[in-house]
Amino acid sequence: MATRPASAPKQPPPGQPEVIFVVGVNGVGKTTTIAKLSHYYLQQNRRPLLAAADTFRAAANEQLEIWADRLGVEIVMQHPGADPAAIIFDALAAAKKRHEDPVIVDTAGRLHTKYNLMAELEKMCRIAGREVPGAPHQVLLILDATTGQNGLQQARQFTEHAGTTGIILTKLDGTAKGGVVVAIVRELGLPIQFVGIGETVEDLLPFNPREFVESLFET
Ligand SMILES: Nc1nc2c(ncn2[C@@H]2O[C@H](COP(=O)(O)OP(=O)(O)OP(=O)(O)O)[C@@H](O)[C@H]2O)c(=O)[nH]1
Ligand SMILES: [Mg+2]
Repeated sequence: MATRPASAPKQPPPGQPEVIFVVGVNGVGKTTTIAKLSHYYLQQNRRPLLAAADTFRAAANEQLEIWADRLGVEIVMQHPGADPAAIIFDALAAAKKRHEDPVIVDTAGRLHTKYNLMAELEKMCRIAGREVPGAPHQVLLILDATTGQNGLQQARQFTEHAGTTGIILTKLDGTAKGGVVVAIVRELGLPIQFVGIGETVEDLLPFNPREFVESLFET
């Protein structure tokens, strides 16, 4: 199987929103990480808009809406079961009109082995690219630090179908060390952008390679 090499992040054209997709398997921390990223961008005086494109899991809209209210950011959603590509279309139209940037897209958890779900993700990428040139400009793969070698398969498949540009490693506050990212960086050249160390919006840290490697050898 040929694996597409990791894509580099792209820049939106001047005046257009940066579009960031957040992807990964079920329960890894995508939605929580979106809240953390929103907080991070707000601190940089940017105005994130959240696209609730997880229309699959019950209560996914409500979960993202609670974060959006708490953070005071806009959210675009539709009814459960709606086509996620339609939400992306709406969210990008709203962001362009209101000059919100970046647009952060919450996607449903999906197993990297389910062909139809990965095809759906490809369609979402295509629609985004039709609305804003170069979109999605970043595709962040969320990986749970407790994941073992399967994380490498996840990274390969999400890169193949959605052009992953970076990784956020979550749940590093637990006992797991996330050593699988070493193999991912080696094979796919994907940068690790942040690590998640808890459940609040402040629990997102820039990745520090030295500290990470040292922690791998701690007993
Ligand atoms: N301890 C800890 N818990 C986390 C971290 N990130 C997320 N969580 C928790 O992990 C659980 C799942 O988080 P979600 O953000 O709902 O995960 P998701 O990937 O959006 O899940 P689905 O949408 O169902 O696929 C929640 O209880 C979060 O609070 C982290 O860095 N550390
Ligand atoms: Mg979620």
